Amino acid sequence: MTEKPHVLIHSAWYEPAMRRLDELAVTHHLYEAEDEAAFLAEIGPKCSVIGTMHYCPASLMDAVPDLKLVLNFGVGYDGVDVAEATRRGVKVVNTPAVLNDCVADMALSMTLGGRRHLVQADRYARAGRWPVEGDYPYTLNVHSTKVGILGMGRIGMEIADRCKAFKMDISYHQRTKRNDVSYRYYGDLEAMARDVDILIAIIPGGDATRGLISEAVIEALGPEGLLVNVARGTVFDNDALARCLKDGRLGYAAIDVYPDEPNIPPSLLEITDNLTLTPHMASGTHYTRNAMGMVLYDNLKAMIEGRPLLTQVN
Ligand code: NAP
Ligand code: 8YV
Repeated sequence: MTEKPHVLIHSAWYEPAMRRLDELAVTHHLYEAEDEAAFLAEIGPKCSVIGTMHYCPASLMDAVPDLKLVLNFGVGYDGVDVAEATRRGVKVVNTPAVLNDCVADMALSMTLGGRRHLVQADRYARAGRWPVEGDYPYTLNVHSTKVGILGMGRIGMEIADRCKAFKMDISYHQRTKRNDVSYRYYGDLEAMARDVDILIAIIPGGDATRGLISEAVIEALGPEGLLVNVARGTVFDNDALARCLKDGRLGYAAIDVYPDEPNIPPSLLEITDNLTLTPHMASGTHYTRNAMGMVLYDNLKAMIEGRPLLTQVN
């Protein structure tokens, strides 16, 4: 019987699925180590696989000289240095598709909650303001609005399906026009932002999309506009967003992702009237997190059995 591979787990993911890796491999949990450097020096050379959630720079690869495979818990892999992995002959796998529905559900929850002030109205009711100040101010409708989806990929398509069910008019922007959808395509993001009521971002992070939603794009969305970001915290400048929300150039924002997680920019934390913040949880249901973990399990099994990897990105 061949020896089980050793896996260095940098950061823990959905526990029941992560623990199933023990059927296939010897796992070593870096995040539990008291002295990370000592742990890496002792364990790194035994391992051929790294398991991680969005984090694998060259320095972590250096600690695992026989590295063959990086298991990334997430469809987005902007925190993994894929170019460096490729240069070293290391394969990277991610967890696409299985999270589409939950992320799209969350994007719509944020859209509905933002337009109808779900969080603010809850605060108003609990603070006893209704009997004193009267009815909550009127909010904005969801149906009959125009929505622009930034990134009509796997998740963007699911978001569009849900927007259709909510009777919204759908446009999208990305670098390539799709031939398989009839939604209105904009080659220019700012032009789309000017024409829509709601902008939902669901694109990858990294340098290619850094700051793509510029202050001009946010402004173009306008005083009644809603910006929903379930993509990555790097796709716009959070301080610019805070300025636009405060001075009324943007109506409302609902944000799930941040540039330096788990820290949320203080400029956003202080805004409560027209901003909803969630802690990067769009895929965070038991069902989906388990499915994501099982995609990594299946990839590791494929590697061990000498079969092609299932979700290789490089
Ligand atoms: P996907 O199927 O690869 O779709 C990504 C879309 O973004 C593509 O259609 C692509 O079209 C577009 N795009 C890429 N680069 C772009 C650019 N520079 N400018 C404009 N559009 C660009 O990916 P997915 O599975 O839908 O996931 C999308 C992203 O969502 C992930 O990478 C991750 O960052 C984020 N996400 C967040 C959560 C969360 O918990 N909040 C959960 C899952 C995923 P073109 O190539 O034609 O431009
Ligand atoms: C994360 C995500 O994986 O898939 C992605 O790209 O951003 C999420 O599903 C999840 O939040 C764990 O980090």
